[in-house]
Amino acid sequence: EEGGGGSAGSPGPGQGGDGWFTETCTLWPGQAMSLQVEEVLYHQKSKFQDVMVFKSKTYGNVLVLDGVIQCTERDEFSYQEMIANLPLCCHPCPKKVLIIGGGDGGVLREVVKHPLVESVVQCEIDEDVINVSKKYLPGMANGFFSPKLTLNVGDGFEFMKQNQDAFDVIITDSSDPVGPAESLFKESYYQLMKTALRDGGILCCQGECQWLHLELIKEMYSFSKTLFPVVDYAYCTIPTYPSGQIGFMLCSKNPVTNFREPVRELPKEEVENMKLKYYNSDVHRAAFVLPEFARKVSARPFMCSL
Ligand code: SPD
Repeated sequence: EEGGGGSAGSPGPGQGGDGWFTETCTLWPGQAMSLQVEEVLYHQKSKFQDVMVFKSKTYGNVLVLDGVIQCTERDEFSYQEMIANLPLCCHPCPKKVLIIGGGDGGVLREVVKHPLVESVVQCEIDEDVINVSKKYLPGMANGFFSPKLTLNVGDGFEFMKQNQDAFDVIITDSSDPVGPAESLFKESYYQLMKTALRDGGILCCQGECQWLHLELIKEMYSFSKTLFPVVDYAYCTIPTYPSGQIGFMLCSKNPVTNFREPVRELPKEEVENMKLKYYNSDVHRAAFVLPEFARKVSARPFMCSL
């Protein structure tokens, strides 16, 4: 079996028809996350993937793609706020932003809140994910109604090939590197993002989990260092992602970027105005402090800025 094998509502791999969704995947062998299902709200195959939304007993509505949990209404804010604000608060003037993926709209919701962001292009290949999110995850999808947005339903690779030297910040909100999203974890993709960024541009990509994917993180870190003068890695906690956390790979074309110190410190009032529930400037700094097993994975200090 390739990739995710979770299911709900009918018997399937890891699911015995007992009213629980169980997320199994080749990327986290021997472990699984389960959520109790109240009702399957949507389950169809799109042109690209299996798309399901179910109402859970304790985590609100849950979006599942190819058997893997993408977001739940209860805890989505930690990932979406961090993948958006880590890069935005490290760029002195993030006027033009590109989001690749992110069809549920949660990252977009966070990006358009930033006062210096003037325009956002989002490339999501699967229109069904956008439509299903508008219907069942309205708290995330409200970013799709922002006047700052130009939505491009299509392939991010193709878009970036045609839009070089165009963006201050690029955020890749992808699913896991198995199946359609695998190419988004490769050097050629990072090279393409580099050319789509303006001088001084910053990127932030979904960077998987220290507990499960150290080898992949190490590989991404190594090739990123051949492309960018500054590379770093941060993470957040989130109960419904495998092993309870997920990371972010950050790269900057500006050699003086220090990802660990936000250039834009958010006062308490602004955190409240932006309705942030996870991100603040102290959490930003703390997110780069890695446990010893991850920090020492490479011979040199694992994740350091030059
Ligand atoms: N293991 C699941 C990782 C999913 C990351 N992307 C989630 C999309 C939320 N906007």
